[in-house]
Amino acid sequence: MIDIEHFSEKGWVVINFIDQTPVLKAREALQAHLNKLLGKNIPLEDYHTEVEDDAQHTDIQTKMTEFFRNQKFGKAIIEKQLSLFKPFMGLDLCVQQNPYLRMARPGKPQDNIGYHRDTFYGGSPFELSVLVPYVDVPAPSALQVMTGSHTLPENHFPTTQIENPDEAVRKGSSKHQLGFLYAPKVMDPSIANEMLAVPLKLGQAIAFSLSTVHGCVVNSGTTTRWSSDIRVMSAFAPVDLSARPDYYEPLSSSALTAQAQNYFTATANETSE
Ligand SMILES: O=C(O)CCC(=O)C(=O)O
Ligand SMILES: [Fe+2]
Repeated sequence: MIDIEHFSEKGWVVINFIDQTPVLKAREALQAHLNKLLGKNIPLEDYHTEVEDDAQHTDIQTKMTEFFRNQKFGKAIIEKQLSLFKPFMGLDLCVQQNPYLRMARPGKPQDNIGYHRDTFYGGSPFELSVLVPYVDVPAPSALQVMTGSHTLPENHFPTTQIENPDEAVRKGSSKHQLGFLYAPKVMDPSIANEMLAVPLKLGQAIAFSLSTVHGCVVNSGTTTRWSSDIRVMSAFAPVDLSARPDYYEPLSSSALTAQAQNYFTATANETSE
């Protein structure tokens, strides 16, 4: 079960997946694909020992992301945990079509997007980020969250919007397409004191509201962090998706919704005959 009380109070919660099979399968497939790209067997955890160069790293991350998306691993993982998500957020759910695959090497701040709230960038607190790691992630390498930040108003966290100092992140660049922001809204660095690292094991995930302050400035551990953050939302959440019509795909329906859809499909076919 998802600890609803924990989530309500803190804005984030660790989930133990009921079916770890799709995570293990994704991990295996990512490992095999990485080996193919590198031409040798390098464990995901040790990726940073092989790829130091940033341009090569971005190229590999681009190819790994394309592979991850084509294989539809994100939806497969969430689909197997539906009995956890339904009591938490409803029977009618949709899931992100093309999640980001993050690869953060130790000691490389340029592999991270820093502390933020996704509401800074048009995300809604009706959306849930489910961050799934493909390696064990000890605290020094982990994503950090600010407990209780999910219900604080936007003006509680003043930001300064800057041009990303990383010249590889520009509008439309490869890194931009990997989820890096070309004009990030930077939070006051003093919030670092309030950030809590949440270690995760393979088969777990951390779920948080898009209004929860989260992020990572640098992986200060010794292993590369591999993860994807997969958005899940109620299909009936009051969220305007007109600027991102292909962002979500259907995941589950209640009994009544499914039959309503059958009715509307039949009616649409009738009028076009
Ligand atoms: O994995 C990360 O470093 C960032 C994830 C994130 O920002 C998100 O899930 O919204
Ligand atoms: Fe985020």
